[in-house]
This record gives sequence, C-alpha cells and structure tokens, in this order.
Amino acid sequence: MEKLGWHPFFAQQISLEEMEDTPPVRVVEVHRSGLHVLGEGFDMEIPSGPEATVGDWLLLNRAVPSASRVLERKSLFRRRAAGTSRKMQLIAANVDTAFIVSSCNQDFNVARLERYIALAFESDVTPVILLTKADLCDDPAPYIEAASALSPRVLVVPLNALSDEPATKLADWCKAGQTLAFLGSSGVGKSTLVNALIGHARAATAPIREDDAKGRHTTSHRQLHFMPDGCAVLDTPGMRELQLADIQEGIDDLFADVASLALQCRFNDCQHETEPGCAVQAAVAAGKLDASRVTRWRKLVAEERFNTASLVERRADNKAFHKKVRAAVKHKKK
Ligand SMILES: Nc1nc2c(ncn2[C@@H]2O[C@H](COP(=O)(O)OP(=O)(O)OP(=O)(O)O)[C@@H](O)[C@H]2O)c(=O)[nH]1
Ligand SMILES: [Mg+2]
Ligand SMILES: [Zn+2]
Repeated sequence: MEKLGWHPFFAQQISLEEMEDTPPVRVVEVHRSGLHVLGEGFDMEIPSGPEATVGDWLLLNRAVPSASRVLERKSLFRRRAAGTSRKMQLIAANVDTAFIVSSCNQDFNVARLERYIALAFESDVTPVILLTKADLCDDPAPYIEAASALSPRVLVVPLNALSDEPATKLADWCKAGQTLAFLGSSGVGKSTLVNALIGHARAATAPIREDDAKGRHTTSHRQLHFMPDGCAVLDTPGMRELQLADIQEGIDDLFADVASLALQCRFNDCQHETEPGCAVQAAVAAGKLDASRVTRWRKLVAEERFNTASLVERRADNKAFHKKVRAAVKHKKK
C-alpha cells in the first residue's frame, strides 16, 4: 500500500474495520467507462460513479463498486474545462510535488509558468520548475535566471531528461509515499522524465516539430506510474490552455509583493494603470518592481475574476434550476 502512495493522512480517516470491509484502492487512470484502480490484491476497472480523479483514494465497495467512497484529499488540481462549458475539471488529487516542465527553447514562457505556479500554490502542492533540454541549448543560464526570478518559493532545476540526471537531480522529491506530477506543454519531456524515474520506457514519447519546437500531443490521458521504491509519478498530456478559476489565493501567493502594494493604493477600485496614488505604479516608477511582471499580474487577476464570475453564474443557474425542479415536484405532490 505504501508503494501506491498510502499515507497516514488517509489512514487517519478510517477505522481498521472499514479497512477490512472497504479496502482502499488508488485511481491510476480515468477512462470514459470507469476508473482503473490498484490496491493490495486489486487491479481492476470499476464503473464510473464516484466523482474521482487520478490520484484519488477510494474505499472500495465490493458489492457495488460504483458506490465506493472518495477519501478526503490532501490536495486537488482543478482547472476550468476547455471549450464553452464553464465547468471545473478535476486534473489530479493527492499530489505532493508538481514538476512544472518547460524546455530551454521556444516553449519557455514566463506567463505560462506563472499560471502553473499559481495553480500549484492554490492547490497546496509544492511547485518545482524543471527546465529540460538544457543539453540542446548553447547557454541555459538566461532561462534559469528568468525562471528563478518568478518566486523565491520555487526551485528551478535544469536538466537533460535523456541522461541519468532525472534520477540524481530529482532524488530529494522521489521518496516512498510521495506523489509527483509532471505538468506542461506538449513535447517538453514529461513522459521522458517519467520513464527515467520508473526505470523503463512505459510511457510513449515522440520528437517535437523542428520549426517551432511544438510537441505532437503524444500522451493522451493522465496515468499514474510507480517507481520501484514506492513513489507515484503522474504523466499528463500537454495542455493546450490552462484556464484558471477560483485561484485568487494562489495568485496572491505568487505575486505577494504586488498584492500587498495594491492594498496601499489611494482608491479601493484602483486598476493600477494611471490612477493617482497608485502604489503599484509608484513602485514601478521607482524601479522597485518590474513593469512587465505587473502587466502579467493584472492580466491573470482579470482573467481569474472573469472565469470565477462565470462559474458563480453557472452555480446560480444550477441553483435556480434545482429550485424549479423542487417546486414542480412539490406541486405534483399536492
Ligand atoms: N535532448 C533532449 N531531448 C529531450 C529532453 N527531454 C525530452 N526530449 C525529447 O523531446 C521529445 C518529446 O518528449 P516527450 O517526453 O514525448 O514530451 P511530453 O512532454 O511527454 O509530450 P506530450 O506527451 O505530447 O505532452 C522526445 O523526442 C524526447 O526524447 C532533454 O532534456 N534533452
Ligand atoms: Mg507525454
Ligand atoms: Zn493601484
């Protein structure tokens, strides 16, 4: 069980009796038809039912597997679903460390890294930036410098994913009982890193396009793999977009300096553009704050507000709908 990432945090939630009656199993893959789960003596597919995602622990209901209960999560990654639906999508549960992967090439984008970091902070997951393909670029130093400037709380590790570096440079995080997730665009080397850690080529990888360094979306679904010494590693497909909602705290954590300045602006509704008495713009003018970082912060805050507002709207829609249903049922009963 420890090999699957079982942890006292989960054990505390159940009694020994429950453990016998409803053995804990971990979701390693989510299919359209159900959940692939692993446990002590279990390797099975159970029909959809519990609202669970990869990494979740379930108490298996042997008689009615679809009625299995989801244990309280240590952490949860969510994003706003792609497309026009305004729903939140569960990405992964019970992740301890999120390796945010980018390459020392055209994939590198500061604003994108900031989104992942804010998401990790919000989700109570420790983010670490991995810069792959350091071997292919003449000088990785500018990439390392730019990534290191994003937050004093986020470590940056440059490496060659095809060498023995992943095993040595990531050893501090790869411990028994830990769950690691690899996030980032297509082609940055997430599956290559997973293979390096689990010691064999389980996850498919493919070369990127030469002209723009973009990947080919080789990995198509999220899958939890296990290292021989009992550390769980989650491979994810490259994300085309990362729409965020409900992550105000994560943004405040990442931009703590800007957010605290913003509290000192003269006007409560300061947009931090041209308003008099704007503490943020004053800091930029004084050379204490990077203007482009402030622009990225404002963009992220605006987007987060917009997405969260449409979520609230959706919840209100739902509420109104259910109210209507209840009223209709009541009416019928009369
Ligand atoms: N030289 C070198 N090549 C690398 C490195 N990391 C990944 N690659 C290569 O980059 C290509 C893409 O790697 P993948 O592991 O398939 O990328 P991915 O992030 O899993 O991509 P998706 O599954 O599409 O999201 C493969 O050809 C890898 O061999 C690295 O650090 N150095
Ligand atoms: Mg992949
Ligand atoms: Zn202001």
